[in-house]
Amino acid sequence: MGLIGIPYAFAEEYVIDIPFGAYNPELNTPAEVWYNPPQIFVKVGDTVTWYNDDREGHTVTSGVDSGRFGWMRDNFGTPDGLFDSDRFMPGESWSYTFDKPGSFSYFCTIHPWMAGIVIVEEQIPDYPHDATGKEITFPLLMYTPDRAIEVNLTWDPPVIRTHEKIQFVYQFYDPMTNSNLDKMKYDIIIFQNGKEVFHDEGLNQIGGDYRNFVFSESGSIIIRIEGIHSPSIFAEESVTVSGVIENKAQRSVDFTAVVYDNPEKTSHETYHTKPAQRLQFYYELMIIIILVPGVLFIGALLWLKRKPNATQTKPGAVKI
Ligand SMILES: [Cu+2]
Repeated sequence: MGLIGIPYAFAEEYVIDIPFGAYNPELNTPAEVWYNPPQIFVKVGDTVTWYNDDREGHTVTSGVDSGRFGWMRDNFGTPDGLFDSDRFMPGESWSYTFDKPGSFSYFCTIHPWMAGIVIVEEQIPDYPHDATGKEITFPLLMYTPDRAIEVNLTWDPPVIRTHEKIQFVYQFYDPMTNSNLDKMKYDIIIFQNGKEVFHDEGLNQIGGDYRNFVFSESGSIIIRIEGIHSPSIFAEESVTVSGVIENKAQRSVDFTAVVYDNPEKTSHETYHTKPAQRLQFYYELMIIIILVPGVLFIGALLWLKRKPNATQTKPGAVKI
């Protein structure tokens, strides 16, 4: 299975709202948003549905909008012919499935200041694979060049994405006896796009060890475990044969993988916010802002008013 041509088994549906007021470039409440959200990240094969919650008909037409005041200068936007909903009325919706990656700007031909953009990204495979795209099964198995040590590697989650903690778990084995090699010293290095992004030394206990890492960039990576040796045996070896030391110190295995961009972290939240609900929320907020201090103020006034009376009735109070 390659990276391209993955069936749309994980296709999702996204909703974009055309809020009330979109028809009016001046009203345009509550924020300057004609399509909500105005920018959306989807994957190849995903479907986007636009709902018209406004009181006029609108279109979703691929191309470049006029800008907010462009229509005053007879600019009504420039369709590029990729997709066009034609006019759909309040309460109606229109859907489009994006089947290739890219950035697709769109606008409304009736109200050409209304602009939005859909960013379509490659579908991320749901299975672990190496840097060439070849599917892999965990644990990955590698021998050091001298075949003295077998290294097993697993990472979790299996598909590596940016801004998400990845745990690399590895174990050392003696391939002759198939037994765990404990207390092995090693270096673990991660290279990404030709740069070293992580470097640590380790001494494994009970056969295995792990490291956590969060990638900030996408791209292919090499996980290298090098200089694998047992500190105790190492001393003996250095006495027996010269040259062996260097050999052992250079015991190294390389694993490869790919890190994917993680747009979910910022964009795949909740999308469909009905303007009515949003307005209602503002009213509730206003009630809290106005009503609560108002009640407190009236309360304070009443308290101040009855305070002189209270002093009057106080026994032994001296009236000046
Ligand atoms: Cu419109």
